[in-house]
Amino acid sequence: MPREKPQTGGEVLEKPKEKTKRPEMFKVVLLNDDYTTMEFVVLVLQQVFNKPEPEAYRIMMKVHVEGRGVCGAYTYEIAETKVSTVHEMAEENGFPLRATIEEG
Ligand code: TYC
Repeated sequence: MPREKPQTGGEVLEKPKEKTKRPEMFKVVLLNDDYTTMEFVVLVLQQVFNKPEPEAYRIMMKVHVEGRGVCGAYTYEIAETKVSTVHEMAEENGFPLRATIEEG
């Protein structure tokens, strides 16, 4: 049996594909309106987005002044649940507060 030629130049130059993908994140964005009270928005940010009171107040004021503000970034399913919870709480309390999901 002839000996096999030494294998040269066969280095794998491509980086192997990562097996575990990082989950895509989605931002939950809160929208301003003229009727929801500031106090209620702060409460929502504390209860739904687990923000400490000073940060909840800061985010609420940002939304009030700029029209929108990011509450956090989550996997799609969690972001969807947070948006639903915001809308349910708002409806129960007679406020038109809205939140949306944004990719990235
Ligand atoms: N603009 C509202 C007001 O003046 C307060 C407010 C803030 C409402 C943030 C919604 O997402 C909101 N009462």
